Parts: sequence; structure tokens; C-alpha cells
Amino acid sequence: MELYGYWRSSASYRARIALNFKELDYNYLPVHLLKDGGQQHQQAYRQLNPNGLVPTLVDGQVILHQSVAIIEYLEDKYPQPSLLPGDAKQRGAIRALALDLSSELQPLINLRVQQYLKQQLEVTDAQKQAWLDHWFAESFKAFEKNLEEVGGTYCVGDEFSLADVCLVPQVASAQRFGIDLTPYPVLMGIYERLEDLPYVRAAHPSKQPDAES
Ligand SMILES: N[C@@H](CCC(=O)N[C@@H](CS)C(=O)NCC(=O)O)C(=O)O
Repeated sequence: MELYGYWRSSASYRARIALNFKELDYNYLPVHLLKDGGQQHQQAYRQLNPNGLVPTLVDGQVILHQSVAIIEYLEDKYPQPSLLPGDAKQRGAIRALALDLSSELQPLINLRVQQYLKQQLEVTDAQKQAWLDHWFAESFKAFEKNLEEVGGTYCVGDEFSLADVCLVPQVASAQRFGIDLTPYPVLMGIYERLEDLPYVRAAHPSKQPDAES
């Protein structure tokens, strides 16, 4: 299997955690999101992923974009260990939390959105920061509340799941963008436990071959 990704991309980070959790071997192929005007926009990459976003998974004849679709594909093909453990209720909660981060929050803070704000709408750095602060707070406030209901050792109960796979990279992004995380003690307690897991540690951006200092 090949995973096209970028060290600092949160969606690539999700796919790496899932691959590591399932102990699957893969070749990591870096796509630099900032070099050469963004390698994600180059023709060769767009053949694989017309959206011009990372990650993309190639597994033989299968070419997949969207990190959550990639993870569900891996889950179908390699069901154990499971990233969707438990009964229908638990799996529903896992998917809902995963979507809160991957479909609601992350698209609002993605590189191309930030570039559009700066380059087309000419917002100041302070206005861009206000945008990030606002959308992280909206998302994490609700996430914290949801964790009070369904959280345990991890996001949903005591088993590692797809919700955790999505949380780790979003907290890493928040830290990178200087978001105040003190209002979210439950979320951060879970994050600190997740950070210590070997399959999460190995997926960290700093551990990737394309990592920059
Ligand atoms: N929903 C997509 C999001 C993919 C995405 O937004 N990737 C970002 C990096 S985290 C990207 O490639 N950005 C490049 C750009 O904005 O030009 C997924 O989960 O795969």
C-alpha cells in the first residue's frame, strides 16, 4: 500500500494512526503542500486525487481519497483490531465525534481556506487568527460537552477508536495555531493519554520522513 501525505497534514496524520494501529505496512509518499506552488495541485497528483488534497491511499487497483473513507476501507478489509468497536450505539457515537472534527472543523481551518482568506479576501493576520480561534472554540466546546456524556479513557468509553484517530491531529493543529486549550480539560486529558500510545507516537508529524524543523 502507498499513502500519499504531508507530515503536518491532520488528515494524513489520521490515516497514519489507523495504518499503525492495524499494524499494516505501507510506503509513505510525501506531497509537499507548500513547495512548487503546492505539489497537491500538480497534474500527476490530481490524477490520483482530483480534489488536490492529501491523503490518498493506493492499494493495488484501489485508489482512495478522504481520510475517513480510507480508514473505513481499512476497517472493512482488516477488521481487527477494530477502530469501530462496540454496539450500534457506541459505533454511532464514535462516528459522530469523528465527523464533528473531520467534516465540521477541519475544512474550516484547512490550508486552502486560510490561503483564500489571506490572498483573495486580504484579511489581516489578526483577523485570520480570530477565524481560527472562533472555529476551534465552537468545535471544542461542543466536543468537551459530548465527552462528558460518552467519554472514558478515550473519546468513547475505554476503547481506542476512530474518534480518537480524529482527535489527535486536531489537537496538534490547535497547538500549532496557538489556540487556548485550557477550557477543555476532559478533551486534553484524553489527548494526553492518546499521545502516549505507540501507534499514535509513530504517526506524529515530527517522525515522518518529510518532517521539517
Ligand atoms: N476531508 C479530507 C480533508 C483533506 C484535507 O483537507 N487535506 C489537507 C491537509 S490536512 C490538504 O491537502 N490541504 C491542501 C490545500 O488546502 O491545498 C480528508 O479527510 O481526507
